[in-house]
Amino acid sequence: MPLVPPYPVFIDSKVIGGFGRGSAELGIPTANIPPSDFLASGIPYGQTGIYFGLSKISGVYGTLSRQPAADGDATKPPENVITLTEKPLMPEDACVLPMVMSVGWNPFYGNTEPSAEIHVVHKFADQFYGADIKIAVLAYIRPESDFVSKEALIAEIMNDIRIAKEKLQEEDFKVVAENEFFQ
Ligand code: RBF
Ligand code: MG
Repeated sequence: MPLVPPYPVFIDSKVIGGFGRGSAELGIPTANIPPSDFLASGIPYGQTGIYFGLSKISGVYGTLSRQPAADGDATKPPENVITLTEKPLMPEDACVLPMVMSVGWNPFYGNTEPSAEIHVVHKFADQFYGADIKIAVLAYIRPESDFVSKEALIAEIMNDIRIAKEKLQEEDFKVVAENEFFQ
């Protein structure tokens, strides 16, 4: 299967705080990015759903905390605040790696705000809030769906990962790792 325009779509972003469920609840950690960076990427109609591609996380990162709304309005929920430390990523974590990405409303959780999150297929030493993340989106896999159970959602994500790994064996997709975007 060749790369079909507009892919590869390159997104240069930063890791922000998510819903705190990925690692804790599903055992599938995701690096969240601002959904606006996805919308600005040129993917047609900002289509929600599941994609695969490549990503590289680099730079320095920090810790995430929940703090009262910056405008002092106590009726608003606490906000995610990232405090950057000077911790750089380990070289073995800061390379181009396979990824699956989920964009949309997480029907299984009924989110009221859209999210864009990337699961990098790699065992990382840490979580990387505030780090730089570069993404090459290579193809669409499927729309988001609702599931009867958490286990069914996890099984579907595992299948997405299997598809991504399989597709990334193909030369057309694999060579994108050499693109100057990742240098
Ligand atoms: N959430 C859904 O509600 N429906 C989905 O079909 C769905 N597919 C996903 C596929 C992948 C590859 C990933 C990484 C996440 C997916 N999620 C989906 C989002 C999942 O619910 C979310 O990552 C966690 O709730 C943490 O925010
Ligand atoms: Mg996340």
